[in-house]
Amino acid sequence: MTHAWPAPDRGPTQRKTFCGICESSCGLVVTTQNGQVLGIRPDESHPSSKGFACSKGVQFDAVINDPDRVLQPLRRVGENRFEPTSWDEALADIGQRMRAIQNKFGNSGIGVAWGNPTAWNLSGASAIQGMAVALKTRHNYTTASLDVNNYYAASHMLYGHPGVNPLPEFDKTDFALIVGANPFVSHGSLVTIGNIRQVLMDIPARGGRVIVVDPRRSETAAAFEHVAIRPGSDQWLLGAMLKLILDEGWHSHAAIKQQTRGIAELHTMLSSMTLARAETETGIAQTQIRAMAEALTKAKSACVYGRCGASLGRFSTLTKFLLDALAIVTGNLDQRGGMVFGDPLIDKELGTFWAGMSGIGRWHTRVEKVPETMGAAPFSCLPKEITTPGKGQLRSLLICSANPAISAPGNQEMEAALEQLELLVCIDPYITDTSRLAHWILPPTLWLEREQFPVYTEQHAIVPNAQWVAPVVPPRGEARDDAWIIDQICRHLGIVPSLLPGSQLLGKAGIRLSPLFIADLSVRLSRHGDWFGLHPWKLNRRKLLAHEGAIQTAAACPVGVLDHKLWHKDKRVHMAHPQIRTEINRLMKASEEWAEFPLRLFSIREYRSHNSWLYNVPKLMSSNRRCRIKLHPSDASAAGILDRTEVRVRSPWGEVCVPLEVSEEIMPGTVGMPQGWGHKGGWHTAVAAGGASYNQLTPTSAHLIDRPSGNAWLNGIPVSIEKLSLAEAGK
Ligand SMILES: Nc1nc2c(c(=O)[nH]1)N[C@H]1C(S)=C(S)[C@@H](COP(=O)(O)OP(=O)(O)OC[C@H]3O[C@@H](n4cnc5c(=O)[nH]c(N)nc54)[C@H](O)[C@@H]3O)O[C@H]1N2
Ligand SMILES: Nc1nc2c(c(=O)[nH]1)N[C@H]1C(S)=C(S)[C@@H](COP(=O)(O)OP(=O)(O)OC[C@H]3O[C@@H](n4cnc5c(=O)[nH]c(N)nc54)[C@H](O)[C@@H]3O)O[C@H]1N2
Ligand code: SF4
Ligand SMILES: [Mo]
Repeated sequence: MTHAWPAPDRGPTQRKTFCGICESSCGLVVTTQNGQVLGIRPDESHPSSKGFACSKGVQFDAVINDPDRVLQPLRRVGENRFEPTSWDEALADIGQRMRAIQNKFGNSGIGVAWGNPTAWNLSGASAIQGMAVALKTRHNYTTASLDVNNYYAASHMLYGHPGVNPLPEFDKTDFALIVGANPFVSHGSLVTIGNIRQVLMDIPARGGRVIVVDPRRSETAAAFEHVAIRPGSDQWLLGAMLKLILDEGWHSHAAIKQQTRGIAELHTMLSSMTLARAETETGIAQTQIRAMAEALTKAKSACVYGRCGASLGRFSTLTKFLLDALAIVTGNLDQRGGMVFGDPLIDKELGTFWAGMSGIGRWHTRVEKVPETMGAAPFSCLPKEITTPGKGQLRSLLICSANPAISAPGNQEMEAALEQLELLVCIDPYITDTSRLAHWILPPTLWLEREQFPVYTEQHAIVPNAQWVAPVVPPRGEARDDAWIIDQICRHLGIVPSLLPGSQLLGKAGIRLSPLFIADLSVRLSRHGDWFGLHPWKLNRRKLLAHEGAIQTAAACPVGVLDHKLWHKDKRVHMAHPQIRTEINRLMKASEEWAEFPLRLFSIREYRSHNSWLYNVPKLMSSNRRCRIKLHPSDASAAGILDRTEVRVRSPWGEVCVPLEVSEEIMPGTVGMPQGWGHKGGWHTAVAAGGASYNQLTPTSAHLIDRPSGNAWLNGIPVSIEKLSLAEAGK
């Protein structure tokens, strides 16, 4: 589909779109003139965000027009030195080199890796994943393995499909238990709620309760009831709450009878998760754990929600399994004000099923034998797949919208491995910590410059709505859509980057179906679709593109739909899974192996950046924003360390030197560190801001990551802190 631009020199034009930075996907109104963005403001009429947007979304023009933005294909000619070339030259060289690797080592020598921004980029995500599928390579790495793989593994066990995701209906609940999430800053994840801060504030305002379990009195925790927890110990808290509820018979007998099987077995598995042990592991008093369990059972409706704090520990599948189990046994699954299911245009579960992605553990990685999750391998395994010789060794990698040299564990190991590749190609708007190591950097369009249909966040909206937007401004420079770039590379390899076998076949016959065309077909044949004119009042791509803003498609998410969401043949939620037993046994045996490292490190997200990017926008870096770790006053004085001094943080896997802020916000015995800092490369403001990368301290080994899902271990890392020597401090 081609997009018409207003003729030059017309007056300012306003276009409605949505923000492609975080999962809130806020509605925006963008004023443009002559292909330039004049201003961005929140869309008051958006059914989900209702006039809310944060400082990152409304300042995105600073990224579009960033002088450091890569606007032409760049060839690396030396360390941190690149020369601009044409697309023809870049694609010819990449094609020829990748083909040579393909001829010598087969398709299994080629891999792809993709990151967070693909979540808003349906065509890019389909193309990069489709490339892995077409190559039949197992070198397919996604940042889901630094984020949500534990959700997938737990859902696969409980509901029979990794993509089933019960959503907390915060706007209707009486009680919210939030474990390891900070929605006031993150704006929500795996649930899409515009202005989530206000939605949460409304819970106590209407007489409900919100409890936030977090090692830090985060922005969210400070607004509600805060329960401080030792990082990495959530499974003990949740296991003990669940055991207590079942011991005391506080559970909903009706829900268990109607919805589940295996509860007695699960109850037996929890026998060692006692209140006393939970208190020792978490630092939360038994009386408080009991009170939380009681409150959860007594609430008329309740949401049990966990996110990165509960997803990036060493036992994250167990943690997520227990979070869902708590909602289920208390009768809050598929109930109004509890955990509900979304009502999207496209059923992603069905889509991933047809694309062959709906399994876990169908194959294992070559070197460390870690199970795949939804067709992808964990980022933690990537370095060793490059550095370990043998059949299937990774030789050439295409990275699209990811910055694993910062965001994945073991940064030094990752960088060293990436440098060993025979060919590294990065599609990224910046010379980042990762792309600076690439042989080629290719310039992508950004979300305001491409057609977007938010399939991913649409799945998770608690106010069901649909939006499909045309580009708001034309691409700058030589930037091209990610999907186009990937397709061009695939043409050189003689493959069609598609997830669907049918469209691969058609592609080989010369008919290349674009992912957005396939998405339109899926929409048209969906419950909300126009069925090619049979339901003319319903939706399709053309209508949505023509519509200004989002369309609300239902008053609320449906309830009473569990049968349709369950993929287990017996239409029951499976509460006892052998892997959960294994995980509990593994947890019992995980003794404190790191006596030298008495503190526990956890990650902090900041309002004015997004993971490892947006640090190059001067306005978002104002007030001299710096990377500082947080340490409790009792730990600082025990170590004789003063506020604002630089310290060394050591873990068994690495060390960093960073300034310290003594803070009562965090619990004693822990260290809080912002993630995403410590930049290298050609984004000058980001590099000038300094700091150190959190993931220099995190491990990559398979025996240290979450076993069922391959999710990385990033929170609860054993560390120690020491003063710098006088000589070091004086440098
Ligand atoms: N401004 C901004 N917004 C973002 C992002 C960003 O970088 N900046 N990133 C986006 C992405 S990719 C995601 S996935 C989401 C994440 O969304 P959230 O998970 O809501 O965001 P975090 O800030 O990581 O919140 C995790 C919370 O868990 C706490 N925590 C850390 N370790 C533990 C632990 O072991 N146990 C418990 N109980 N708590 C712990 C932290 O103190 C923190 O408050 O945010 C998204 N939104
Ligand atoms: N210690 C620690 N580490 C973490 C986390 C944590 O909580 N603690 N969180 C983890 C989580 S939840 C996540 S999601 C990952 C994120 O991991 P990544 O996805 O690797 O990190 P991002 O910083 O989001 O990287 C985005 C990259 O894409 C580029 N980009 C932006 N827009 C586009 C586009 O439209 N096209 C292309 N081609 N490129 C684009 C940006 O310049 C940037 O380089 O980090 C994980 N790492
Ligand atoms: S909250 Fe997220 S989606 Fe909304 S404007 Fe900010 S970055 Fe964009
Ligand atoms: Mo994430």
